[in-house]
Amino acid sequence: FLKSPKTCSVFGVPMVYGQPNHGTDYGPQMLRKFGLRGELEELGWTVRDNGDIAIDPPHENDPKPDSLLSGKTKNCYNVGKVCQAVHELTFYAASEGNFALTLGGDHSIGAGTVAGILKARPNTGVIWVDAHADINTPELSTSGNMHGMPVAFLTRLVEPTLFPGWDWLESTPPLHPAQLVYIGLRDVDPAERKILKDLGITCFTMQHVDRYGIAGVMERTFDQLYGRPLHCSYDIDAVDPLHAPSTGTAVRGGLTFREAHYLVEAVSGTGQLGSLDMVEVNPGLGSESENKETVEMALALIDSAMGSRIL
Ligand code: EXY
Ligand code: MN
Ligand code: MN
Ligand code: MN
Repeated sequence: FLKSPKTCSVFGVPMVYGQPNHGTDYGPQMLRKFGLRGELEELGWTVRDNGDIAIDPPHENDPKPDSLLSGKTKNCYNVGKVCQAVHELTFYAASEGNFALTLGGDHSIGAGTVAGILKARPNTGVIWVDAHADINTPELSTSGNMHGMPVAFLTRLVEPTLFPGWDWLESTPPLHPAQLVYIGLRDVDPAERKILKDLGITCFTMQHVDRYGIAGVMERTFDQLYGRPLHCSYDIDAVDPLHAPSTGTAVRGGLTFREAHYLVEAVSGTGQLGSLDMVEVNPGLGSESENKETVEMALALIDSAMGSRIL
């Protein structure tokens, strides 16, 4: 499904409104500054960098969601509109036979990247790499932060038309639970735990990584998603904060440096990876050396996903 010569469309989405911290908007420019294009070209990709998309700040006149259902969804309209724009970009890139690489920004944009990919490649399997499940519904979320909700929108636990800014989502195929695998979970809200169980979604938590090893987890992941084009939505907070400290919702006990890399090496090794998100890198948090370590880690993971190998 990828055309030759292999071409990578890059989209920067400097999104901050899905969570409370400043700084995730610096993710895309830092990844570029540390050498993204050169590394992709070295790996044989033709790179089409589309720059950063424009993001309108939330406005007091934005339509507000129905207060009973969704009143606490922070920046609902703004996040919805950004995701709409993002879904158009990944849809277009995928329709052209390009690899779609999206640089966040916070993880709320995953609703847009995945929706666009599903529109172009409906049987895509999604590997959601994250310390968190990001499957809170607006009603059940205790924070109201939309970076904790994208999977609920994608799986239609949420009715798009009830949320201002989200009606476009109806024109995209829903993500079926069988198309989704989580890896790296270790901070799941009680309401999310029930949803994951009720929907029967495959979750490889950090406990499964301990039990099967990362290679065993990846084998099981590919057994389930066999034959599908793959999308990997990589939240940098899946990685242990020792190696990726500059992120807004760090949780200890995460993927080691090698586990984090092996995961994407294995995904890339299937030859089925067609799109990737790298999100939640926040150069506004932590010391300068922590920022550098986090950005370098994110960049190294992108490299591995795009074909870089030790030998
Ligand atoms: N489950 C919590 C919430 O909904 O607020 C924390 C979500 C953090 C989401 C980060 C990006 O992965
Ligand atoms: Mn996330
Ligand atoms: Mn996370
Ligand atoms: Mn380290």
